Amino acid sequence: MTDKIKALEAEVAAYLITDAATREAFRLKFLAKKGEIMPLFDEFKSLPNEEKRVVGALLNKLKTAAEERFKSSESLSAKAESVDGFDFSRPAVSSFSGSLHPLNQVRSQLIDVFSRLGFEIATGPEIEDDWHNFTALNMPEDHPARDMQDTFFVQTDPAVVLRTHTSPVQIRTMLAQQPPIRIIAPGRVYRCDSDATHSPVFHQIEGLYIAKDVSFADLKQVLFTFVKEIFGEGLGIRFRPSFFPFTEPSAEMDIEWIKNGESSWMEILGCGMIDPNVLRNCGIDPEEYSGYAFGLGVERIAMLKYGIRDIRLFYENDVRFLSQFESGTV
Ligand code: FA5
Repeated sequence: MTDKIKALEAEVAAYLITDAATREAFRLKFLAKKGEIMPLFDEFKSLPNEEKRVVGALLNKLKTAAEERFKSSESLSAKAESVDGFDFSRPAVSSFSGSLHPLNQVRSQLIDVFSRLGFEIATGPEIEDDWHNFTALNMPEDHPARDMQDTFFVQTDPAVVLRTHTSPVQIRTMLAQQPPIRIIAPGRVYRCDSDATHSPVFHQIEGLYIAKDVSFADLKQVLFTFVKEIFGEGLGIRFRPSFFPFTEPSAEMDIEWIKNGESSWMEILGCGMIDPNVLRNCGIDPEEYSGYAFGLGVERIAMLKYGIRDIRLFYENDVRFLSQFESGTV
């Protein structure tokens, strides 16, 4: 009988009372007349007198423990039943915490890197005029270079464009302040363009530095630093000679990535030394000042960083895709 009492004592201690129902089950099992404990008192009566003292003490201890367990859960059960049947003892529903979109995470990282290099943030309108988006950037009307950027014009007013790049912010900044100028301009841009690596709405970050004696070597140093900060060491990088009407010389920078199991290159930015005509258009003397500019694609950098093959995944808002980037919480 002693063993049975000890086993019941352990059971009472381990019994999980979580709500009114389990509390009632506890009462029936241990405290009811026909439960597990009360009948032991009948058995107790037939024990020899010499055992009665020890077993009696154990039995009383067991009964008290069960009663205390039951009593201590009273408030839980009372509360649960008192407020409109709401069960306070139910496990909580885990809360959902949002996270930054992967493009915003990469954008913030890029802004952080360039801020540490001394660049300040500048902004400009997404609905631009033809002059800031093209003409001031050395692309007069009918210049074939305009064809490189498939433009959304506004039908009722051909002088209005959805900006095709962030380069018009260069013009707005140069018109508003004198050198030295060191800015980045993050923002949305629009082109009539769509496939796995091109989106009609995408994001660029423009960089502009104008001072005395700025050289192409300064530009390369800043771009190498940004690649190292974002991707780490050891990544394949190449500069290709290119053409932009607003820079001379011009280049494009590609980063190595694996496409269909084979090493390939992805273009991430265009850059170059500011063309003297552009400086003149903004009232800056090209004999006194020189500068560089670059325009990088945020989506392309995010694709390389996370190994994403199709740019359209960024805009579909599929939670299965987005939840993979939860580390960058809000
Ligand atoms: C330009 O837009 C120039 N304004 C960049 C520049 C700035 C050159 C300053 C010189 C000086 P480009 O069209 O190559 O250049 O675009 C720049 C980057 O934007 C590309 O390298 C690419 O990363 C990204 N990009 C271009 N088109 C798309 C698109 N449709 N979808 C996603 N990313 C794009």
